[in-house]
Amino acid sequence: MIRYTFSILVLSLLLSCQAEQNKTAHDHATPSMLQGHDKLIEKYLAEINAIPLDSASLLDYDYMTLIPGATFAMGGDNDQALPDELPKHEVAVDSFWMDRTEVTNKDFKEFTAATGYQTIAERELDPEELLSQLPPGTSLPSDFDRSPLSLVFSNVLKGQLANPNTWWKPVRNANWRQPQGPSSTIEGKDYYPAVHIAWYDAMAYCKWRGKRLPTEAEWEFAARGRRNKQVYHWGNDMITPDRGNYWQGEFPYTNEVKDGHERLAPVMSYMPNTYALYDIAGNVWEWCSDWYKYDHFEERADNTVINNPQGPTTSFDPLEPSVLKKVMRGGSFLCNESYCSGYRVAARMKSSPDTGLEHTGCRCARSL
Ligand SMILES: [Ca+2]
Ligand SMILES: [Ca+2]
Repeated sequence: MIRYTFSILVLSLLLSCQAEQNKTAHDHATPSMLQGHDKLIEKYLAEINAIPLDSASLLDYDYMTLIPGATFAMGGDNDQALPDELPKHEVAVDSFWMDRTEVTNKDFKEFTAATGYQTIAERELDPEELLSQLPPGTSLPSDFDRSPLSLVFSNVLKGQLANPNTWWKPVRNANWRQPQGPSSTIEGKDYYPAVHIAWYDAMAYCKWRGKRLPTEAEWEFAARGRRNKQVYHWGNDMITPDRGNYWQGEFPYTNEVKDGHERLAPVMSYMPNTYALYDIAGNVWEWCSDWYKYDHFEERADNTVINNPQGPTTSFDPLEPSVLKKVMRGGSFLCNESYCSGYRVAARMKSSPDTGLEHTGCRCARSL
């Protein structure tokens, strides 16, 4: 679960500013900040456009499932549904292919070895880029440390304040190659999901494979596995430790690890859904192509079936009005019933496209 994004986190760490929440967009998102976002988006998209296609991957359908298109009811199914999952509305998707697993370290190694691609979490911080997304007049200290960093989950001790500021720790040089920082490694973990993957990194990877990110509608349709109007991919029964990698116990204090994995699990460790898609509930959050807008489902709900929705053209999250965000789905090893239940097939999450964290990965789709 992320409610704190990279830019704002860096700002608060370096300048002791607190991220302000629950204000209106106009309080925070000034025109210059939006232009800063636009320039950044253009820069990263140009980089993705330049990624070559891997000709062998273009013909490779191993570990993909053909998802037959149909109409379904998109949106929340039970009283855990948050306002942004409602109302439920009719959506039609064309047939498409979906990866059966989250993108693994092995997959990502092949990509970076072939292209030299460096994930955003591996890159030095760019003060100019950072400031372009922050309120005008913000300055950085002269000794600003540019060395790369990413956010790693840290258990919170009982009695300590529990919020994203206390359970996410910025760790220098944490990235997909060393998910907990320089003391960690992915040696022997080829089949674990690649993490600290930002949306732009996911786009670049899928492009190289001749694939793309799924739309949010495709993701939810595939996740449901023909179980329309049910809460989880297995039905309506509560999650149990054999059904996915999630958090058992009191989050974020006590992880009872009844599912056998305290943090990441190798892909395909738990039962798949009826389309043979693994880890569609839990393990790592998975990026979708859509922008996130909290009231977008309300905008769609006019009783007509919407064909192949691509998401809104703009992003707005009232919790962080100045941050443009993309949608993520499926929950992670940090989700549990009391905190986020992100493994529900309709649960939505969002984060800025330049943010990758220890629980963030991806899975690709391909058009017919
Ligand atoms: Ca677990
Ligand atoms: Ca997942």
